[in-house]
Amino acid sequence: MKTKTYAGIPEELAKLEQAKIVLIPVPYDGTSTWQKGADKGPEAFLNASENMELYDIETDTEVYKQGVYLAEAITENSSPEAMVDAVHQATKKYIKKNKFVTIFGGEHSISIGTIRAFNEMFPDLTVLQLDAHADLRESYEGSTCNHACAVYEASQTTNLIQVGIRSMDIIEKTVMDEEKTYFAHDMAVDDNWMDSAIDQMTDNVFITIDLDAFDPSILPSTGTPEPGGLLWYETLEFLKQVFEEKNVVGFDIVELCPNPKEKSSDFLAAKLYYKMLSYKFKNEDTEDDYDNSFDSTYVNKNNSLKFVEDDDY
Ligand SMILES: [Mn+2]
Repeated sequence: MKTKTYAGIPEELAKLEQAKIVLIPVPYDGTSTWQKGADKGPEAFLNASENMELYDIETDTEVYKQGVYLAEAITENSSPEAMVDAVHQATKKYIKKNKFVTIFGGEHSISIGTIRAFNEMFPDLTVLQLDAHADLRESYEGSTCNHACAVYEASQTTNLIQVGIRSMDIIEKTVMDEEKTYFAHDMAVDDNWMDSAIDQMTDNVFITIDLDAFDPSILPSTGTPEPGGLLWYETLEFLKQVFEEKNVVGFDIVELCPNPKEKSSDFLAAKLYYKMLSYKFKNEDTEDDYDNSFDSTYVNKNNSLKFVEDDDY
């Protein structure tokens, strides 16, 4: 990857020790079924980020001054399971270093690893998923680590809230909690969906954004575009409210499938990432230490038996 620091920020703001924010790129595209190319997502996102202005008008902040450490990209791709495990371990490692951890994919299966890490480190976790697809299959094409299964585990082990859904298989209805699902066709005619979704969240929230949640008119460069998606300002309004009212513990953004002839999707992803950081840190002084409030004594008992523990870090 060509980029040395995130968004070309000065090196003293990009050192792990000082940085409050960690960004882990995961250029993985092992199981996608239709258009390939999500493995190129992190590089396109980083290139667009370098060409973005770093003052955020809305919050009147320059969040990059909190420090952003660009971690080594996770390139494990010997199997979907090995990739998920590598993502899980790296995410956990940086949470334990008391950082605000963010991950850029790659296809959505990487989130199995990110969610597993956050769920182990933070009690009563809500997973807020913005996505066109339900991604609730228990396994797909012989693997439980397929992108079609991205939030199956989350549906069993966390408080999962799904927003923007407009495509699914009928079998996923057996897993889906429709009370906590915000279908795009309902959102289009319901002014209350944001408040209702936020009311269902616990305090600790991890956000996973599949970029196909957005309408293809503003984000065409994704593996499986679906009409009828979220628009820019409504999404920001919702996210801003979540950041204000909840303790957002981290987030990932996935499924950018860049097209060299269409750069606006890359820029949307870059700007979305930066907006989310701006909302998270808008009241934090750059001099203050960050406390991601993970509880080192906390062991998620629901998960501890199911997943392989690795506390080498
Ligand atoms: Mn998805």
